[in-house]
Amino acid sequence: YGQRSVVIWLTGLSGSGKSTLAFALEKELFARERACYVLDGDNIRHGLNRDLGFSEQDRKENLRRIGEVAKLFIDAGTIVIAAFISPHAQDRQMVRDLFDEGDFIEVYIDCSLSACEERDPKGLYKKARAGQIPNFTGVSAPYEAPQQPELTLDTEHQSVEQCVAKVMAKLDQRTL
Ligand code: GGZ
Repeated sequence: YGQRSVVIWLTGLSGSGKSTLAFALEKELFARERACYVLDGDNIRHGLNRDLGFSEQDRKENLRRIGEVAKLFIDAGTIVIAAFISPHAQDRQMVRDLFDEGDFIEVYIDCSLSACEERDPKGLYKKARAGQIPNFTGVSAPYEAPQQPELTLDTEHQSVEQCVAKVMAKLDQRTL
């Protein structure tokens, strides 16, 4: 994938498969001997951004800081795979603007709300429906699907392997 680094930005609902895909991608990139790093809620929201919640303002600040961290990784030559709901188009644009054209690949993890809710791996949708989690994306807070993502992955109907292959094909298209 050349010497140039890249941000692979996964956006989608909770339970849509962002983390699963992020780690499958990491595995594939490691196999190809490319240094990469996954940024996700587990390593960001529990540390750097532990002071932030899920209001619109906090989500914006969450993503702004993540963008800056991603920039540092890119400077260091590491591919970044970022897996955040990032529900607002404007906030995603703000992050995109931090990078050179072509160095930011927005990937829409497309999975219907009903499928995410059926999976509900952490029982969060159930809690949100019961009113126990305010501002829950898809239930009581909006999700704005990307209008022109570089890539859309239908995780409801395609396997993880198929989705990984699509991202790798996209990276292969990049000029050095
Ligand atoms: C959405 C929430 C909320 C609310 C806690 N809304 O499926 P998860 O659990 O593991 O991933 C979700 C994660 C979302 O954090 P992000 O940093 O990706 O969000 S954003 O980009 O909008 O800033 C979910 C959990 O945190 N979670 N409360 N109210 N998701």
